[in-house]
Amino acid sequence: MMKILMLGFEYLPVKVGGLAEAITSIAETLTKIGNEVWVFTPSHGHIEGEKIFETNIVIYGGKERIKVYERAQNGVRVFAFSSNLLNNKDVYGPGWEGMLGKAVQFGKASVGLLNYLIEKEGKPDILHFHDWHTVFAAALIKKYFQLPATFTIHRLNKSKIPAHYFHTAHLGELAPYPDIDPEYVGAYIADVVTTVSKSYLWEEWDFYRNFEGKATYVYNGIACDFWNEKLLENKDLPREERRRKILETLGLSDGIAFMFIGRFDKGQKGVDTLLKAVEDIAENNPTEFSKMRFLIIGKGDPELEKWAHALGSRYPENIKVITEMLKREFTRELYGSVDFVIVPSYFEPFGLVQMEAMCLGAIPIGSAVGGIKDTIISLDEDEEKATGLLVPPRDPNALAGAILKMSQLREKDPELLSKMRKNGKRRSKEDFTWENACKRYIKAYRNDIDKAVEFLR
Ligand code: NHF
Repeated sequence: MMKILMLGFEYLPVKVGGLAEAITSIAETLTKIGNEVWVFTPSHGHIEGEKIFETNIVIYGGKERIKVYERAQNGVRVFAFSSNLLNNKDVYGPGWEGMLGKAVQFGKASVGLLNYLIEKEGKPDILHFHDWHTVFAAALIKKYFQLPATFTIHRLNKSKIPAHYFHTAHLGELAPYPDIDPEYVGAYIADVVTTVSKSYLWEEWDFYRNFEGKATYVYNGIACDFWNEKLLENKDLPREERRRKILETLGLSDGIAFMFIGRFDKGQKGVDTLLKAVEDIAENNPTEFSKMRFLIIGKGDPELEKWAHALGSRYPENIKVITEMLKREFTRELYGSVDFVIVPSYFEPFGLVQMEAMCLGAIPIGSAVGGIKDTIISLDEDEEKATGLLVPPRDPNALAGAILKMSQLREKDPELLSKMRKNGKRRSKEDFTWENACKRYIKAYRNDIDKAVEFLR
């Protein structure tokens, strides 16, 4: 049994992206397998539970009052920090300075709360902090309490912070230059540094090489209890029938269904690669295209939204674009009905979409990067165990080729596809569980874990 102190800027129900899901699952699973977990997180306006602690922190020569509310959430003790700024609902704001102010306040107040908890209940065995926004808190906890620390990077941000924030945070010793990269600081003060897939670790070796000897990976898991076929509304209907029905609800006739779901951005998710690939198929393979249905779901960059909508209006019988947030339950119905899910990311530390797809029997076609590459077993590598198809990133031609290939297989070899669906379900349920992840985190906490070694590659 270990007593683990976890720091995260997001914790469910406060959620911006996959980070909240990951931290919450890690904390809850660690609890389930017999550990005690305390989570420190800014309230971001979500105040729940009992006020257990109050302190002033000195900041910019003035004083700021911080209150801490404790709640029990699925066995985890969650401590939410509140002040005028920490209560702001914009998780990564308000603005760049507001966000940094939150990070500094959260850091200083963490020391106060830990002083209080240590006095009452003793010291945690381990500090586990996630992503760079918790670096002030982690560095201060390391400075005052010397806990062994694991730093998990869910996605490198590569930003720089003016040194004065570190001085304000009482961490001047970590800021010898005018601009400081907080991810370096986190990795420097930690004993073990992890990221969420092996491929992502090596793709970002330029960063991790600076911490060789500490750096390793711990794969995420996937919550198959939610992403589960048994919970589908039409679970008793054959998959084909579910597909026909859901396409109809969306105003499309039946066809071979491909889905993209994700943020429309220009830097990561690759929706532009997909739109180009679809244009290419529509122009050059009209007969094949007429059998295909594309559901393109997500929002973000206005230019990309406009492009997707324009394509949708050009081919209204084949393409449905939805630029709004869908309920998780409806997304589950979609995964459980479509034939293929396309994940064209430029990079992906782990990636949830291909996992959710595999849980629900949709076959992923994904970029051969990061966690996508590590979780999908590609048809062209191992036909027996295949769970999907990998394609090079940023390559619309290759993606168009993969879409055509899969749609032809759908007609010619439906048995192979059913085997792939089965393989995918097994892979997501057995190989990527949160329990596996947490067993490996425990090893990281004890520094009893294999490391990435450049000269052994
Ligand atoms: O799944 C949770 C998530 C990852 O690939 C994802 C990402 C951010 O970019 O670990 O963190």
